Amino acid sequence: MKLAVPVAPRKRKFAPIPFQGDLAEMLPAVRQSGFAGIELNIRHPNEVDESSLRLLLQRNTLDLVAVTTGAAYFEEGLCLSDADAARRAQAVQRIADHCAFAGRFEAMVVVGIMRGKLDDDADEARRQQERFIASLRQCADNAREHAVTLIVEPINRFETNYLPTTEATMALLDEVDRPNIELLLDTFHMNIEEPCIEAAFAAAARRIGLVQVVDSNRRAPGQGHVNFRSCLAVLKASGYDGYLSAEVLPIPDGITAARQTCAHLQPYLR
Ligand SMILES: [Mn+2]
Repeated sequence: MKLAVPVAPRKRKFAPIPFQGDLAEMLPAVRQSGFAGIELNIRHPNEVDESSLRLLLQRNTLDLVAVTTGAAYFEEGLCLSDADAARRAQAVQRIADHCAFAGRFEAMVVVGIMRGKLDDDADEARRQQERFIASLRQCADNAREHAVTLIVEPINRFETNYLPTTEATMALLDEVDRPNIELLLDTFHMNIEEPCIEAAFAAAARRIGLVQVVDSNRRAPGQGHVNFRSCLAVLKASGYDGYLSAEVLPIPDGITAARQTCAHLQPYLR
């Protein structure tokens, strides 16, 4: 397992991104803090210059691990369960654009909050779920053309009422039935929703594409009460060998939170 960290090429409304700003300035600091990869938080791939990104990654020996898509929801309202067919098609197209870009870096594409939130009306909620499943199948088929894996993240109940748990998300993936969709498991959400974080990791192990390591208060590992020693031991024992990404709040600031993450987790990775 190796450590990664979210990076955004500009300031974002979504806060738990330790590095936000100019990539040429950020990426050397990412490497020096002890990370081997980045998660890129972009609204659309046209926000970054692809060839300079490639050069910066090479120069700083960093992998592009995953491209996140939440900014398209927060900043443009693009939603994969939208009742409006044209808007929904735009959301599917946005994921396709992310996949074309991610494929050129052998990176994964995250499907998180773009699933939307379920309506209070049960019939409408059922239709939203049907629309999301249809959209996700389209997204997975597009992704496959670029050899990209999509990773779907369970998100806690205070942010969305749709797919809060690992169990619900695994059931959704069974129903969608596409080979190139895995799980993104985030210990911040798991601490709120799972009876036992370690048991959830063990149950989901063979389907995990990425893990986000975030403490119970969304701060860096070691600043809350999640037991990373036992979580990482379970992941290791179940054969997970992917990245651990620090989607943590920049408290007291991004670089300090990033360094706290590495300092706390590196002893468990040896
Ligand atoms: Mn997350």
